[in-house]
Amino acid sequence: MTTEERYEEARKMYQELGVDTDAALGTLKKVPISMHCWQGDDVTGFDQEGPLTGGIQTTGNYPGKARTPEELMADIDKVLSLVPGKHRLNLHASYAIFGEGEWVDRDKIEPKHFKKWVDFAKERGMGLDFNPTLFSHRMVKDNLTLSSPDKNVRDFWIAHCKACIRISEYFATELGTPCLMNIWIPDGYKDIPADRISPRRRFMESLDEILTQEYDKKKVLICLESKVFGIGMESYTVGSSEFTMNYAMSRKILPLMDNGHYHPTEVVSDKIPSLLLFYDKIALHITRPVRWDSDHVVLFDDETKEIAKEIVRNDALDRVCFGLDFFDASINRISAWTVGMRNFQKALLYALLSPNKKLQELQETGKLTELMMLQEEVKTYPFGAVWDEFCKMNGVPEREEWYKEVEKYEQDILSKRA
Ligand code: RNT
Ligand code: ZN
Repeated sequence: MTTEERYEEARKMYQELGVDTDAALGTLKKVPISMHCWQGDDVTGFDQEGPLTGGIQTTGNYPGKARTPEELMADIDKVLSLVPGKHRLNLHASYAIFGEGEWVDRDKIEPKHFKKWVDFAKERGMGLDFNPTLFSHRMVKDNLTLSSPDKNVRDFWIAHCKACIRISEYFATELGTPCLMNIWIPDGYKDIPADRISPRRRFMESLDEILTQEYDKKKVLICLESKVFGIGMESYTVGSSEFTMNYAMSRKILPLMDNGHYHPTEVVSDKIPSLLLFYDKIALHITRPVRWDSDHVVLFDDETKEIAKEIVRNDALDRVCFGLDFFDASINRISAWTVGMRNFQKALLYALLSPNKKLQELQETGKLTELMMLQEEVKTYPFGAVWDEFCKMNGVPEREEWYKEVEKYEQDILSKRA
């Protein structure tokens, strides 16, 4: 059977369930996912030579990591050719591209240091998102940045974040689409702190100072990412969930939830509807924590599906900024990226193909037996046939076909990188 024939069968089956597969495909096509640039080079960046710090870690040393902006861009292009739809690119400040012999520190970066990325995005009709980089740098003192007791340290990072707002606005202006700028700090303590409030107060004041930077709120969406712990910061993090939610709400910025940043039995899927009641827009880092905030590649697993469902069934696709955040250095990086991107799209499609109205009705009318039955039956509907059609209509390889391209790319390009 051809893809069309299989899709036609699937279409009819879903139709009987009251689900319009054509509409689902049309909706999915319009959802951009912000692809994180940092899967391509293990979060190394181009502005310094030190190790990855901040309590995050990549493990593995699979050959072929991108070493230059050109290599990273080529790798991103390869991934985008294997992922259906049109997406965005998420950059960190550490991916500044300096001219020959040029270098400035992070407090002095300017739009021009990102011009090559803007050109790259323009040529591909993509939007850019941005992140100040408050790790992997000598001005991170005792694991502290914006909450440091040392004013010089705080001032350096305040200047960095303000510079990043200006760069984000430049992205938005050049590309004609708002730029999401996410602030995440690693700050915390390995052991029981004697004072939990002072670092948080300083973080609050530093953020307030950053927000005095003038910017167009239609162009730059600033968000704040929380965290529960980091490596070497197991006992306390300054930017906890409560801090972040309350700060974001009171200052009218966006909260960002990374699903690797909660206690092991907490789920982001359950938090999404609560946030949707109180915020116009929220942001996500979709990742996969395995026992800790390990940033494994996103799979088509239960929680990823549940996250997508909470957004789709609440009609909130345009109120959520989707970004991926994982870094696996133990496998082919192009494949890691592609699997993660395709999987989150699958999760969205899976949610779009769920008879959401009907299920909701069953709950509201107390028909909980039937609700369980139907939720389970829907799981074995021919989802794959609809996904294949989506790949086909977007001109990317269907099913595992894309992997051949990765193997070829590894042979021709990645294996030649020393
Ligand atoms: C760290 C946060 C943060 C980073 C990226 C590189 O735990 O998740 O989002 O992963 O900024
Ligand atoms: Zn994150």
